[in-house]
Amino acid sequence: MRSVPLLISSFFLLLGNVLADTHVYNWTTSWGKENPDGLHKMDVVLCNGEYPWPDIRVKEGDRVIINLTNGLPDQNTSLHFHGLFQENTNEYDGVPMLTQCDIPPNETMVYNFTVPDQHGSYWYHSHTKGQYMDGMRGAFIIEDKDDAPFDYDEDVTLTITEWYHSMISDLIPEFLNRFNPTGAEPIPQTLLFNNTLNGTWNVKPDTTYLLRIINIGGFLSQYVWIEDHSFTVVAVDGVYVEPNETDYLYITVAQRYDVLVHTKNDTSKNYAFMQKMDEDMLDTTDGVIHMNSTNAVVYNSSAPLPDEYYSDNYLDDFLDDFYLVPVDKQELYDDYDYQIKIDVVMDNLDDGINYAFFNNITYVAPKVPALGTVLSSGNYSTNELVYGTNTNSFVLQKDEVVELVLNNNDTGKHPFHLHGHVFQVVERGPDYTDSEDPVPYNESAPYTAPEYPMIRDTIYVRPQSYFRIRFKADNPGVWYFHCHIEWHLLQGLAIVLIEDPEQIQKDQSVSENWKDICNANGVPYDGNAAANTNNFLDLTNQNVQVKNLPAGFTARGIVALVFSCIAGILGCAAICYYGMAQIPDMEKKVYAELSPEERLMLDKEDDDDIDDEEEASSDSKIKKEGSSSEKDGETKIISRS
Ligand code: CU1
Ligand code: CU1
Ligand code: CU1
Ligand code: CU1
Repeated sequence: MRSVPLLISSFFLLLGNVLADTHVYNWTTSWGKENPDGLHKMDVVLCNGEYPWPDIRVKEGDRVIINLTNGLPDQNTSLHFHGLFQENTNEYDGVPMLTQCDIPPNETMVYNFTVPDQHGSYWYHSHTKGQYMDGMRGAFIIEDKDDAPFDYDEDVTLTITEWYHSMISDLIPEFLNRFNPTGAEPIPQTLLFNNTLNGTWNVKPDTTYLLRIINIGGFLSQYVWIEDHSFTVVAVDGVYVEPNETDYLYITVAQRYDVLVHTKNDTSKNYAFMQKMDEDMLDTTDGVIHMNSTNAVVYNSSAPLPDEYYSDNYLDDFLDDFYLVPVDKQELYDDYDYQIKIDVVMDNLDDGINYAFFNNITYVAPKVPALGTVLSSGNYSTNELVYGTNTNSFVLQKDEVVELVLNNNDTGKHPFHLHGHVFQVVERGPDYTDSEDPVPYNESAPYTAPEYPMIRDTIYVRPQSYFRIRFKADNPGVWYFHCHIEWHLLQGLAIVLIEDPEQIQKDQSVSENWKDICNANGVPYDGNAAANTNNFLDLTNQNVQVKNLPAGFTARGIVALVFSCIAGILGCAAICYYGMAQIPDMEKKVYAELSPEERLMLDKEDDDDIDDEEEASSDSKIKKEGSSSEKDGETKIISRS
């Protein structure tokens, strides 16, 4: 007989399933001309012929089904749901060559998953080659099934991003190019505010708004602030935090800040809502049209729109997210079971292109999606080797606490994102821009970690500095960890975490449609990283990075140098040889070729010159005599000194 508690829990489970909704989206991508900032019309990625892409809004526990058809004739596509854990649905995490194959033109991939216990502000975007910066992205809001730990009247979503006046597919070949050896990122032109320049936000007086600010950009962090209003931060990256009031926010790409904004009682005036690019991330400001962008909080549509509300205080006064405390007060994992140390370096390879490296490896996609390797490799799935030596893959054990130490040897800031998890931020070093050398994490330096560390899914590291994050490996799957600056991801700044592969094999599989996508793309989904299904430890013909730039002279260089030297010596010898040739012989030779009349004339001239010769200087004598023979020349010249 079933126990009463079991019956009650079954009832609530059933009730939950009945109350959960299923949301079906049929989306087709295409190219179309749009002019988001009103300054430049260009091709962007449309959703069902429209722009911008729609926001998704679901409740915790709902099912989401997206039938994504790739209508782009010239590009593959994919869809990632940023921040969603995809528990037991790793196949829908949307990362080409890790959790799926790229969707080729005219193919439809079905993404089908539930959002069991997550709530807050997320977003979705293509994970194919910077494509989302061409517009393929939107907000993904999950309403809490319980009451939020704060009160508000209205819920508003605000996306912000930098905007380029060029298609990303045109910028990539210029960026990854030996004529851009420093890896200078393309410069964006403007900033968008809900997909428009100089946007407006119509508000009611004396109202508390829950404003979900999502940086859906691919490059620049932004400072945001509102004239005469403050923000109360209540959640970051879907994690509720204790309320924290600030005037200035600093939001990297992919981060989300849920803030409360209480409007004024007075409707006589409208206020500036400012966005500013983090100028430090730009190699040059040439090409930027709007570094600052002024939007409007509109209380009164007949009152004038606000002037720019410039400030410099954002540089010092923005909220440091490190000190936020999650509402659920999860204690710091007091130690780790497995530590991964990764060092960021940007450098050139033999093709002259600037790449990004973690521990001297720039990520190169495997020939088989890593999830396919997990599912086809049997007992070898726990052996890191099968995922390839150029994918930077790390196998994690079930439920171990992982500490990831990241040292940034680069002079730029980088926002790093982990798929499939949120993580505790144990430590983040200060800005070491002014230090001659990067300052790595020092395990023996005294340090007191926060008792309740901040938790999120995207965190920036400061220039030449470091951070440490911890999470529990309790979500079996193949998870990407990478810089969310799309330019840097294209340069290879990523590692792969293969979390509890044996459990993936037990609990997860891939759909027939998933396999069809690989087949349509001509990509194998069984085998190791080299697509070898016979011997999983044989990686012959796996994809690897370009050769290193030689440390000194190459063999070719040395041969070229030797031949240059020989040519130089021969050249000098030739000059010496001809320079010291016996001129009298030449004279005789010339004399022999003269006609009898010419000889007569010459003999006569010589007779006339005899007197002059007798008066000639010793120098000219030496010259003449010296010319008589090579040996004499040497002797005579020596005798001069
Ligand atoms: Cu993500
Ligand atoms: Cu993302
Ligand atoms: Cu980066
Ligand atoms: Cu990602």
